Amino acid sequence: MAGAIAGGVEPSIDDPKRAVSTPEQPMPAFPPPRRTADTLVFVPTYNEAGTIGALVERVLALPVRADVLVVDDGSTDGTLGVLAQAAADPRVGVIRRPGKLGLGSAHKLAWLHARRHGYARLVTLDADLSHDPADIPRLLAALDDGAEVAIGSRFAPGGRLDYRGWRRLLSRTANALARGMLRLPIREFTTSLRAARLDRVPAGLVETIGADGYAFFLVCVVRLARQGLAIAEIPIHFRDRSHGVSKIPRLEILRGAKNLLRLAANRRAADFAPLLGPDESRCPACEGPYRVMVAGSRPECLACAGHGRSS
Ligand SMILES: Nc1nc2c(ncn2[C@@H]2O[C@H](COP(=O)(O)OP(=O)(O)O)[C@@H](O)[C@H]2O)c(=O)[nH]1
Ligand SMILES: [Mg+2]
Repeated sequence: MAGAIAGGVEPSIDDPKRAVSTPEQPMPAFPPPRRTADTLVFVPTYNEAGTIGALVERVLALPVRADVLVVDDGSTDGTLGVLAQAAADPRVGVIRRPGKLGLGSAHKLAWLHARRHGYARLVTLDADLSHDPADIPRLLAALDDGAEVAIGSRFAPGGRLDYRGWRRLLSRTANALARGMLRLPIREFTTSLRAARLDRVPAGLVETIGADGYAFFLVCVVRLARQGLAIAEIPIHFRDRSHGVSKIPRLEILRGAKNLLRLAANRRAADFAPLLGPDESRCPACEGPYRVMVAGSRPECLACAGHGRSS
């Protein structure tokens, strides 16, 4: 629905929260996503027209019965047109949010959506083909073998990272620092390629995380580990994106560092609010069932952040 799109300002990449954009193209309306399988594969998009079509095709061609959920945050590069075609397949659902509400926020919405629809397993990955959909069966096999969470890891033995220069240094340093400072036996804290058994992760643990940007991945994996869940790291080959540009705002690096210090200073398991009941979770602005108590105290709609209708 285009009703929530107001103003004419391209959202600042350094201030993704609450920004509302005006896409340049007519907006397709997407029907509410429906469940046709027990596994949900989630992909967030912000201007990924060059890769999202191929990515969805590759996921659907895997020897795994899965639905695909895409949460798009106001792409203006033709991503929505590609998604409209992909969504002709009943296994593909799209939730279009009214602006760039953040990558972590999109992941929280996917977790909540997966729970609300009764999925058994959730897989998450990026849209830019840095993560290879062909790795998904290996992550799911780790869950079948007893892991409660599986992480596609660039830093586990056998893993590979194609970044060069400062991004390579940043990734390696951030993950080594996290491992040392948090004293957790994990090598990969910052990537989104993950799979989880939803019945083993307490409802609300992930959905109420206070970080809406890239720091979400660090906080999420630390919460999962401190909950005592069995985490398997599966080595993967991470490729640099071949289309489009990175959306990581520089500010996010500072946010990540702040969260790392906070998590290192307090090693207790996360204190989190349970999910809201059906009435309270309904958003007065967009009417979707996606309101949660973020960070224990703030009711927030993960679908519209109070801006109104998403589709
Ligand atoms: N829905 C949504 N997706 C986002 C947002 N920011 C980034 N993404 C998506 O998140 C994934 C990772 O972003 P990317 O720019 O590749 O980050 P990088 O790999 O760390 O450089 C891609 O699929 C992006 O399209 C956002 O604010 N909202
Ligand atoms: Mg990327």
